[in-house]
Amino acid sequence: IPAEDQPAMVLNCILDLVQTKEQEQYRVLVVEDSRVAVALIQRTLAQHGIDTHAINDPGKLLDALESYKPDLVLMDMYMPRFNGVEATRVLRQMAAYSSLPIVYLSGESEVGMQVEALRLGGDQFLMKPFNPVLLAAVVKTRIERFREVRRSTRLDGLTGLFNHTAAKSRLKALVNEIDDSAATESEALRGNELTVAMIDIDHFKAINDTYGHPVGDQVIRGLAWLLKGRLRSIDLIGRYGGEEFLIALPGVGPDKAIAVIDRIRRDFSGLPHAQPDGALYATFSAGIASYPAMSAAAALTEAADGALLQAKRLGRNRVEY
Ligand code: GH3
Ligand code: MG
Ligand code: MG
Ligand code: MG
Ligand code: MG
Repeated sequence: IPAEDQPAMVLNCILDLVQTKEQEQYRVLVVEDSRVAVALIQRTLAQHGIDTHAINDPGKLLDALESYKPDLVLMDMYMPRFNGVEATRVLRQMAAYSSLPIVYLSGESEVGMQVEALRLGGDQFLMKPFNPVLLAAVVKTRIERFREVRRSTRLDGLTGLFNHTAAKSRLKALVNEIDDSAATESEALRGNELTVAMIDIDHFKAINDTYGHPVGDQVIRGLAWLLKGRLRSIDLIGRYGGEEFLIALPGVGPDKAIAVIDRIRRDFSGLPHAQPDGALYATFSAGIASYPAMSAAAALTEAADGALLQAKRLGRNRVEY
């Protein structure tokens, strides 16, 4: 990355941080049968800027998890029609909730029972009556820790982009979003476009062989940096494989997408990458596919892959649709 571009890169990183910080609130689902306890918990957490939603009925648990999407569950142990420990045990068997932070808040004072509750899936045990400052601190630190772990499992270490698994699931989510909106709105299309690009650096093996692996890594990071700078925050950018990137542009049709990716292609080919004796230049090829022509995530990536192969066949450093 050229020295003069480094301040821009630092600025981008700062903007990323600011953006994610703004979006991050804390959402806690309170499962509790006592109205008095609910009021006390909600007031305490609200004072610490934590959003809450409370339920007292076991039948509402899964619905509440799905619609409210909490970052943590604060679970009472004993409720008239509801055993918090049993509910926790069930949640732990569901893939979607196997690692969701669950903290018990209960009057149960017998250590044997507390241990059993933890063994069946809770992360921590807090006693009633609770200390408000401790409760808020436990909630926030548990959520922060969980987010940190989730971030690191979704992101690629070299580039900070989504990794293969995360990129694929994000693409699926984008396609589902269009399907949902198309189902409710009658005048579909235009706003519901989605274009996918598969990008692969040309002759990358030769770069590695000539300049060494660390220089190859820098070329990958350089492309990641260019993509981050050029695409919008709503666009999906993933490191799909070693020197292969998956891009998804919501609301963008094929013509516009081809122009955008081709512009990045041209600029990448002019981007100098440092190597011990000076600079080296690299190129990439790209394949494009669009929704609704391809209406499933797998079909989109497959079609983009096919177009990428065509771009390679036709001589590389080009974009094919
Ligand atoms: P083509 O133009 O057809 O894409 O040729 P290519 O040489 O780019 O493609 P090929 O798939 O043969 O080589 C990709 C190479 O990328 C092989 C692999 O060793 C290397 N690679 C994969 N991941 C990394 C990485 O994280 N860092 C570096 N430096 N190299 C990597
Ligand atoms: Mg109770
Ligand atoms: Mg290859
Ligand atoms: Mg390649
Ligand atoms: Mg490749």
